[in-house]
Amino acid sequence: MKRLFVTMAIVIASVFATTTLSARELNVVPQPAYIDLEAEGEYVVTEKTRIIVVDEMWNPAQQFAQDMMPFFGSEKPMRTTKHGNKGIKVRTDRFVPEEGYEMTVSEEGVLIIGGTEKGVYYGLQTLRQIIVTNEGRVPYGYISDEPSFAYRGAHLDVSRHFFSVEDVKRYIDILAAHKLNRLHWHLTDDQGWRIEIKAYPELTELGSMRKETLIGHGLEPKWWDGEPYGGYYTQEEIRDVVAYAADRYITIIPEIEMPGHSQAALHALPWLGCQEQIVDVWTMWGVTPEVLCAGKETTYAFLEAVLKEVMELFPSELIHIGGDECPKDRWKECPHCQAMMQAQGLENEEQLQGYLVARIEKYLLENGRRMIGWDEILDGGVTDTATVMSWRGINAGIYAAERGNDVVMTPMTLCYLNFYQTESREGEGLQIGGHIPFEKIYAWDPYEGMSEDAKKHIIGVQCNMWSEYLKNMKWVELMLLPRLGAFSEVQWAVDRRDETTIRRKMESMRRFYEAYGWHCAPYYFDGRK
Ligand code: TNX
Repeated sequence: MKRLFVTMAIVIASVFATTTLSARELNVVPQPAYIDLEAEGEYVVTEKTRIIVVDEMWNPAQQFAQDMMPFFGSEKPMRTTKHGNKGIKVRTDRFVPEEGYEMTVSEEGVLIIGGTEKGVYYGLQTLRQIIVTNEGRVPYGYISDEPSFAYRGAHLDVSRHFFSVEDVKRYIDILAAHKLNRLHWHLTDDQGWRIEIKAYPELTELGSMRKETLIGHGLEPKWWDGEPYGGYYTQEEIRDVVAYAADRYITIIPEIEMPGHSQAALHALPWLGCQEQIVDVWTMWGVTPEVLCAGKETTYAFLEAVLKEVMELFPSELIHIGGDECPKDRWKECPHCQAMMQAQGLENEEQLQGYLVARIEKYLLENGRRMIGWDEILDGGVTDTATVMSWRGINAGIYAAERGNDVVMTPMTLCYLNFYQTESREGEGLQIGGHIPFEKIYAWDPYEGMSEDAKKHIIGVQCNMWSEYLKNMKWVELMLLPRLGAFSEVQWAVDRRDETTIRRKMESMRRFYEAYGWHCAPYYFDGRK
């Protein structure tokens, strides 16, 4: 046993020896804008190092102190104090960009000046990576940094599989460490309604449970597991998660799907459908013809009542209304829908969807919020105030940006983290399909094919985690890491990417993931794509 420890110690020591920073090397993901490491020497941070808080920057300091506990293996967080000279000092300065920071390291310690609390927080994230991957030794020098995009998002589907509050918090921790600032929380879909709505308790009482789940890519009946499956968040839990994210400078954008991807709601409240027939919470993946009726006033009253509660729970200015993949079969046969089309002078069912989306957007605007939706919201004629998520490719995003809408780029062929990471798929379990290796994301130019004017409307980039085949958080993490490293480079450092250093930086990042016990897929590191 003793021999094993000695061997392990040698192995660990040699790992650290090979990863010691040379004078000009700093392994930070995503890449800071400017690094100067000319000065010789390093400042060593220990659990005894004090965090000196100026300008009331208590929250970022305390978050950092908490985040360092697993690294130090300590019972108590590092001390945060108002007074002191040597240590990690944090403050703000209005000449630094809002989310940016400047970090100076000298024999006095570390000084982080953020534009706002957010900048201080991101500076501390950079510092955390350096400490954790370099045994607490922070090289003397100067870093100044700021993000490329204002919107740096990741999405999480909790309908197809449900993730506990603890799981979602873990996901948030991982996003925060990569300097992301938006979580798009996909809370409702055909296979389960996951958010408590007080006005309609049936939504969760009935709509959060499905009879069973598909096991394989499922065309044969024997491929269902026969196990009832469900779960939802109470409003109290939602508030808790929203606050947890806000403490880490992440805004949660809730998504309530409409008028398609709503079969779980139709199961709970059949009067929402055109034919009002009883349907199950769906036990297939894909696109169902059962959608909300767009002709009846009761549907609009329902959607407004749901959104009213959603707005009370989520302070986010943007509210996601889905809008994707809504077959129009039922509407074509529905007297209510046809009457509504006539009354509104609409020529076809696409325009009826446009009418529904515009009406919902108006309701959000009246309540001081703005609408975001998948790119199908363009099909029925979108207003200028909507934000568009370009997922079916890049063209919808280009089109929307050219006409002046805000756009988040999230094309399926690059941003779907539920897709396989390697060509051979070996060891990757059963996933939905597709192929997106780390390198493909890292090389992506989200501005491809855009005019200078259009580029100004690209507010950001998002990766999506659809959970049809992701049964637990371990699998979510394996799909997320290390690819989120590549994403964060596109989101935070789009103009700073460097093929010659990314591998070395990710090796370092891998040790960072290990230090926090986050599951990271091996393929990229094994040279498999
Ligand atoms: C498309 S992206 C969907 C989702 C699926 C996903 C599977 C989008 C707006 N709709 O409903 O889960 O593909 O990859």
